[in-house]
Amino acid sequence: MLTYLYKAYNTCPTAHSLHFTMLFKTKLSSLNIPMKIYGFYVFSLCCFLIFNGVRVEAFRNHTRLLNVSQSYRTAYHFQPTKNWMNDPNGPMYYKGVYHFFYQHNPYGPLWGNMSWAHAISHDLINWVHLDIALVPNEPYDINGCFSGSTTILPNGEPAILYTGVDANLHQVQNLAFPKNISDPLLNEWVKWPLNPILSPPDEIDPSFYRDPSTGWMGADGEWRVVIGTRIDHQGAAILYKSKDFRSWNRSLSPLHLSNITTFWECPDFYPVMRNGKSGLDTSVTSVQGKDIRHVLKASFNYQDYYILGKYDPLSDRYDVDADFMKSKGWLRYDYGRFYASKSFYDGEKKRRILWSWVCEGDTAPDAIEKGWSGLQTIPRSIWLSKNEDQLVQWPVKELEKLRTRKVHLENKKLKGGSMIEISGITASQADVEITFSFSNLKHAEVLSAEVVDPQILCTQKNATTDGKFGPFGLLVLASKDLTEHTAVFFRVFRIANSFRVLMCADTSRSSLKPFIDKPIYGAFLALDPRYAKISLRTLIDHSIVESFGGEGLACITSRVYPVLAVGEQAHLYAFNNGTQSLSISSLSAWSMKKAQIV
Ligand code: DQQ
Repeated sequence: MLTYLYKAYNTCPTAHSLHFTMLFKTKLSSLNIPMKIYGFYVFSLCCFLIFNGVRVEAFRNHTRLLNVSQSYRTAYHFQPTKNWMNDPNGPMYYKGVYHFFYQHNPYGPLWGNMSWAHAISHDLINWVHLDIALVPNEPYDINGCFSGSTTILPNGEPAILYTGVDANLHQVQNLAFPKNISDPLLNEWVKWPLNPILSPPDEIDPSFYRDPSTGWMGADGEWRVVIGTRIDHQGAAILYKSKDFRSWNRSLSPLHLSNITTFWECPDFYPVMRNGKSGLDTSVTSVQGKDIRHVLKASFNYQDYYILGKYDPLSDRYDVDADFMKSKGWLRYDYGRFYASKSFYDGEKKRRILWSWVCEGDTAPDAIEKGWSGLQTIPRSIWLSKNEDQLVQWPVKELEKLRTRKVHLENKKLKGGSMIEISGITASQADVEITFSFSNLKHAEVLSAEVVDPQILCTQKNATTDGKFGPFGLLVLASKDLTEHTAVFFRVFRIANSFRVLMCADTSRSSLKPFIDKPIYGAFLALDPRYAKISLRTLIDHSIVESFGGEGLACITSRVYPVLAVGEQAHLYAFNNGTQSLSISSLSAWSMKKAQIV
C-alpha cells in the first residue's frame, strides 16, 4: 500500500500516478476486505500521510533555506522557462531552422491544458521559445491538443497531424498548417477547417486512439501514417492511407499489433540504413535498389520499446525480426527514465535524430515548489548497429560546442577497491568520456545463464557489492563524503565460453530527500570485452544523468535530486570496487557551458 501511496505523490503521470490509480483501484476492489480491515487501512493511510506530511514539510523548509529546489534546473537540457512539459511533438528541420514542439501546460507545473508549445534553434542546443502553436480551443480539441507529428508535404508545406480530445472526451485526429509557409519560424499555425479528419472506428475505444506518426509515402504515391491504439487487448499501430494528406482511409490490417503488449502510445516508424550512420527520410523505402530496415517504436509499460523488420512498401507488410518483448534484449532506446520519444530526419546533416521526454522522479508538491516539471534528453543521432540487430545512439555533435574547461588522463591504473577524484571541472555540469581496459579476464565472475533481467542483476549486485571485474565506473553528483552519489558502472561476467557486460545506473543513494523515486537501472552491452574496450560517456546536468555505454550501444537516463552534492559541492569520481585491477585507458571530462534557451 505504501508503494501505491508513494507513487501517487510522484509527478511522472504516465509512469506513476496513472499506474497508481489503476493499481489502487484494482487492488482495493479485488481484495474484498471486510469494512473493519478497510477502516484500519484508511486509518493507517491517514497516520502515514500526517506523519510524512510533517517530515516532508520539515525537509522542505530545510531545502528552501538552502534554495536547493532551483538547483535542479538544468543548464544545457531543453526545458521551458516554467510549467509542465512532457512528450516531444513534431520535431523537424524546415528552411534552415530546427523546430521543436512539446506537450505543455502553459498554466502550471502539473499535467493539464495540453497545448503544443514551440521553440526553434539553429543547432539543436540553443533555443528560442516562440508563441504556443496549438491551444485547446475548438470542439474537436477542447480537452487537449495531445501528441502528434509533423510531415513536410511535396509542395514543401509542413503539416501538423495531432490528436485532439473532443468535448465528449473522444480522441480524434486533426490537422494544422502554417499561416505563412515562407516564414522559416512558422510562428502561427491554423487549424484545418474540416477537423476532425479522423474519428475512432467503432471497434476502437475512443480513449485509446492517439498520437499519429510522421507520414511516409508508399510505392503507390499515397501517404501513410500510423496511430497508436489497442485492438482486442493488444497494442497496435493502425495504418491509414491518403492521396492528399487530408482525407484518409483505414487499411484493412494494422501495420503491426502485438499480443503481449497493451495500449501503444506515440508510435514511430522509420527506415534505417543497413550500414553507416546516415539517416534516411521517413519516406525512403530502398537505397539504390537495396534493402533497408524499418524500426517501429511504441511507448507502453512506461518504457519505449522498438523492433526491427523488413517493410514492403507495395503491400505495407512489415515482417519483424522478433516481436516486442520477445527479442533477446527487449530492445529499448534507453533502459532508464525515457518515454514518448519521437525521431525526425535532419535533411541538412543527413541524420536521424531522437528526442525523448524525461519525467521527474520527485513529487507533485516539489513540482509546485520548483514551478516546473519535465525535461527532454539531449537530441541523439540514431543509426543501426554493425550487426544490424539493434540501434546505436549518440548525443548530437553540436553539444560539444558547450564543452569548456577540460581535464584529461591516460593509462591510469585503478586497483581493486580504489577510487580517484576527477577534479578541475564543474562536476554538476559536465560531459565525461572514459574508457577502461583489463589485462585479461581469466578470473571473471561466472553468471548462470538463467539470470536474464539486467535490471534485477544490477539491483542484486549494486555499486557497493564487490565482484571481480567490476563494479567499476563513475560516481557522479557525489557529495565529498559520498553520502550522496549516483553510480554508473559496469561488471563483466563469464557465461560458458563467452562474456557478458552489464551496465547499471544506481540512483539509490543519489539524494537524502524523502519521497524521491531512486531506482536502479540495468542493461546488457552487446560487446565482447576481449576485443572491445568498455567505454562510458555521461552527461551530467544538475538533476539529469544521461549515460551512453559502449559508444551508444546501451543508454540509461536517470533523474536525481541531491541536496548535498549541489553546484560547487558536487564531486566526480572514477571507481573500481572489483577485486581485480584495471586501467583507465583514457578519460576526458569537460565543464559544460550553459545553453542559451530564451
Ligand atoms: N502524452 C500525451 C498523449 C500521449 C501521452 C498527452 C504519452 O498524446 O499518448 O499529454 O506520454
